[in-house]
Amino acid sequence: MKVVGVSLFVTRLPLVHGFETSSHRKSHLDHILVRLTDASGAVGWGEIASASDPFYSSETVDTALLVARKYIVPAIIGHEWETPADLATTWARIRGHEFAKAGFDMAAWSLYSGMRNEPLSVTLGGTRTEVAAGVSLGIEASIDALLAEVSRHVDAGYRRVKLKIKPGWDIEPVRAVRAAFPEQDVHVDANGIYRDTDETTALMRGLDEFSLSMIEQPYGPRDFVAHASLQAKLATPICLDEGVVDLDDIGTMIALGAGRILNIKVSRMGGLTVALAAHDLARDAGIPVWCGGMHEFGVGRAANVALSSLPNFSYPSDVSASEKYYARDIISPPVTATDGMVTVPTGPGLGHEVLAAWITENTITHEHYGEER
Ligand code: OSB
Ligand code: MG
Repeated sequence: MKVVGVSLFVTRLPLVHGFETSSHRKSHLDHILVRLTDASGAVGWGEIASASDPFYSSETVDTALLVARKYIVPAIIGHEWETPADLATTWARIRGHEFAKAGFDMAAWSLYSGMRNEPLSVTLGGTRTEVAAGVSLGIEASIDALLAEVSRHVDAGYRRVKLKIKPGWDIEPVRAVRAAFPEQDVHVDANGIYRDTDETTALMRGLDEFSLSMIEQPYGPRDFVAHASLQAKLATPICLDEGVVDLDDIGTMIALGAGRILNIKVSRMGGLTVALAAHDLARDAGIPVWCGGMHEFGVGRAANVALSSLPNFSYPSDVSASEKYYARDIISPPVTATDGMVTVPTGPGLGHEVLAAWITENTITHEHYGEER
């Protein structure tokens, strides 16, 4: 195969419900949609789901666009490839910029699976026909507002609820949610805001009594040692998110005991090719994984669903229905969840139609390289 044309669309969609984490609040997202055109005329879509600001990772929409335009597009146009992993070798020498790479890697996988006429999940080696969906709930203005959000999503059947926490919004919301939903699978995500102090250790130990499934990324991305020392003092498993951007990080996590569960995000790890290797590495080390999200539009969301169909994705993923985020998604049909389960599509490629006209309508900037098709 050979990519002869690349289109990059910076597309904006408003969020149905504003989202606040320990670092910031957002009400709309700008993601970069990547469309690759093969010499045969077949196309593949990917999504660069970077945030606009460098508060989750060091990347932004602007850095991703720059790296895409200046380094990735010139490397792939005209390059002959057999498998997505082959194409990924063209950008392997670029250090970092995982979100930018992920959009291209995802587009290569959707193109490849579509040309093989098989669902992306099958091409990836997935075995599930449906995947369990969790929901990630942001920090709310009050505990009552949070309880209302939890209630709405528990009623919708979501299999797991994740609560964002930060200093001053941790024990109390968890206590309130646990009291109202004693049986619900609940976990918390700090997005790396806590510092390694005796006070934090006491706080985290205090969370043990609420039988949370895990505490996601309490400390900063590079703090493997602090995570290991905290994990040794906790009954609740620690899950790493921001801290793991490549396979070496998984090795460090395992060697130090810095966590017992891994959140695999396609974007954070630079694409499906790396995510697959991460899945296998974690499986061999006895570490369960689940698929995290970046509020993806439908293209990235469909890729997350396909990835979540692999066997070691054994905890509900952040693959909520499109409608939780967007009034109208960029794919048809949108991703839906019934009783907390998302059906893995059986059509070729992403298994959803990509709504090009709707993308164009919501696009802020569009650039094209190579042949016009
Ligand atoms: O830490 O998992 C995270 C969203 C943006 C940035 C970081 C995170 C998240 C989420 C939402 O938790 C997951 C989703 O529903 O896509
Ligand atoms: Mg997280």
